[in-house]
Amino acid sequence: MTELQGMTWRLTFDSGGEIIPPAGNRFAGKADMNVSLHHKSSAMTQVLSKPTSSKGKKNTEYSKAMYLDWFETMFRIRKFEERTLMAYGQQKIRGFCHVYIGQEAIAAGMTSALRKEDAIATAYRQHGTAISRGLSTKECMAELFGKATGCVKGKGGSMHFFSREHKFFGGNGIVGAQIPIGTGIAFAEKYKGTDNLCVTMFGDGAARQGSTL
Ligand SMILES: Cc1ncc(C[n+]2csc(CCOP(=O)(O)OP(=O)(O)O)c2C)c(N)n1
Repeated sequence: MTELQGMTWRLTFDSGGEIIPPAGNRFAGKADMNVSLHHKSSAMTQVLSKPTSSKGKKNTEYSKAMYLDWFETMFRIRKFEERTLMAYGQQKIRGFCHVYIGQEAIAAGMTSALRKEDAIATAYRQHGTAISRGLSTKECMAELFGKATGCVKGKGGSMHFFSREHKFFGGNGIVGAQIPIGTGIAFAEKYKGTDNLCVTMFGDGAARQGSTL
């Protein structure tokens, strides 16, 4: 149990990831560990800036709520991936399966910096990115199991999560394929005159792909 601004959170570490967030939190009331994005201007993302230090370096401090929010996202992803690995070992999940363990902080930090209008295109190692973006763990796990209730009706599997609603444009199995897709989305936003972003993520393996260069 931890107290934050009069709200009580319950974090249960040994039960497979039961997290009961307080009312008002973006995860509140989501029994299936569903996540919904909060806007940049929400109190959770408020940055508390300290004055510049004597050495001229600007110190930035985040609120306790922000740290808890990051922790919760990372914890949620880690628990999901531990379950995924277990099911993969039991051959309940077939085909390719690339987990996001060790990269949770990237998804958590990125999500809090983006608005829900911003888009993401990424590679096949994407379960954590999708979860942080707002896809429910239920629909993601169903997708891994090839079920019709999965985020792409069980037809994509581990590498091809997608959600137009959450502006999550894959989940791409071809190394570097997400780069022209993300660039196209960004240009579309530019032509429409919005200030929306498209974050395009890729590993070092894609850094020398023709589409990148
Ligand atoms: C065009 C293409 N070439 C080769 C492959 C085979 N392949 C699958 S994963 C991978 C390595 C990619 O590394 P990186 O982009 O750094 O991602 P990581 O798995 O390390 O997260 C390769 C070469 C592929 N999927 N697509």
